[in-house]
Amino acid sequence: MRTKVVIIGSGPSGLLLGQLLTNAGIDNVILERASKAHVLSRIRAGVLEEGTAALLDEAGVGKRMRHEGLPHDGFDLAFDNRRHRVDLHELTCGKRVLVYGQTEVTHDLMDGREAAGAVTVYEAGNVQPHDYDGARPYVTYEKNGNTHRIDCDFIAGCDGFHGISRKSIPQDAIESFERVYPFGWLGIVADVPPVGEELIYANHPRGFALCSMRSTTRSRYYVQVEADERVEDWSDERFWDEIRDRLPTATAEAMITGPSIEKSIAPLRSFVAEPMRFGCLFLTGDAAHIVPPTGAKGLNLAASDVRYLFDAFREFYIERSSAGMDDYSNKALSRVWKAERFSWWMTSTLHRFPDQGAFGQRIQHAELDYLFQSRAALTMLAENYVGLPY
Ligand code: RFL
Ligand code: PHB
Repeated sequence: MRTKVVIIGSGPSGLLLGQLLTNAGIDNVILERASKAHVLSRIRAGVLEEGTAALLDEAGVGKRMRHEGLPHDGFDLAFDNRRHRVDLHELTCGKRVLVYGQTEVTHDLMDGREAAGAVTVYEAGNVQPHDYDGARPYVTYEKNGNTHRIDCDFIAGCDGFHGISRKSIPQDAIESFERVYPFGWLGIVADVPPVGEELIYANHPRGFALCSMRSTTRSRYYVQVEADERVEDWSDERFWDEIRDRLPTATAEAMITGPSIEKSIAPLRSFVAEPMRFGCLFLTGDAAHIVPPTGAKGLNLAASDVRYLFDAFREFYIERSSAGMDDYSNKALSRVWKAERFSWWMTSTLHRFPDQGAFGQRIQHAELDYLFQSRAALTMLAENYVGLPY
């Protein structure tokens, strides 16, 4: 089999790149290790930047998102038993974010791909990129006991942090930068109305908490927990008690609780691999970088990588220029590092750290206090949260 671009991974990066390529008449095949049902069962991001939403529109899959997504003009930061609003819309001259779950984005992209008749191989085992440093790259995989080979022009590594693409690059050709945080996020989903109309990020002596949502009837809540915490030790009741303890009294009293329909713990990490290209192999999204979720940037960074990579492929196939490809890594990394900085800053400002001590806590408090006394400081927060320009 032969195609132009083999895409490894059918998360948001792989599916979005595939949809844009297919619409532009550039053949591609997606190889995904997991089953379709498994990919659709993952509950992750919830906040889309305007640039991400516009790219989904451009890919022709934005209809349901525009109908069901919740536009948010701001969010709250809670500390000192009070909520303080960050008016994104006012601080950024009219920008906002869209609350629409990653699961729904994935669903819409899968439907779009199916309607376009493009090929996705689910449950593809032992996917291996080959000869991507030369002119004749190909990818092999196993399915139903047989080994298959796809020859291609390029390989897009969209296979997430634990994927094979980044690991295939020789160690001396790639440099990694990493910070692992000494805590995780315990998250639940429950079919109860969200406690606020907008998101609430809380800094509390007991640790960080976040009130998010998927719709006006479905809430997504998180609390900071120790890195080695086990989800089995968290009954729904314990979770609700803990999150209420970390919110301002009036907010805690207004919170409606109910049985969780999902509960899991995610570790927090910052990670960047440079460069994001090795020969004919291009890395996008979590395969190249990870941010802690506090800034809501992971999925949005995957989308901006796809924006740059799709433009580069289109330039190559339609204008016969490889300038976009040569520029891809530098262009993407410049945006990635700014989102890394912002996500690190949000994480550092809002969480309890085991070694921060009384001095660290006072500094954190001063930082939060300063934000709401300085329009310049709050504008820094707002313009990063809504997403820096592409
Ligand atoms: P994904 O989604 O991990 O998809 C990679 C796909 O590749 C497959 N795969 C392989 N396929 C073939 N062969 C192999 N060897 C393979 N190895 C892996 C996997 O099965 C999978 O299907 O990466 P992608 O597409 O780059 O997308 C990245 C986003 O998923 C991620 O950045 C976000 O979810 C991060 N994130 C958030 N991002 C936001 O922009 N806003 C948010 O509000 C937000 N909240 C979050 C988040 C991530 C979270 N967790 C669980 C890490 C909240 C949480 C709790
Ligand atoms: C979510 O809704 O899952 C969510 C929202 C904002 C974040 C992280 C996660 O910063």
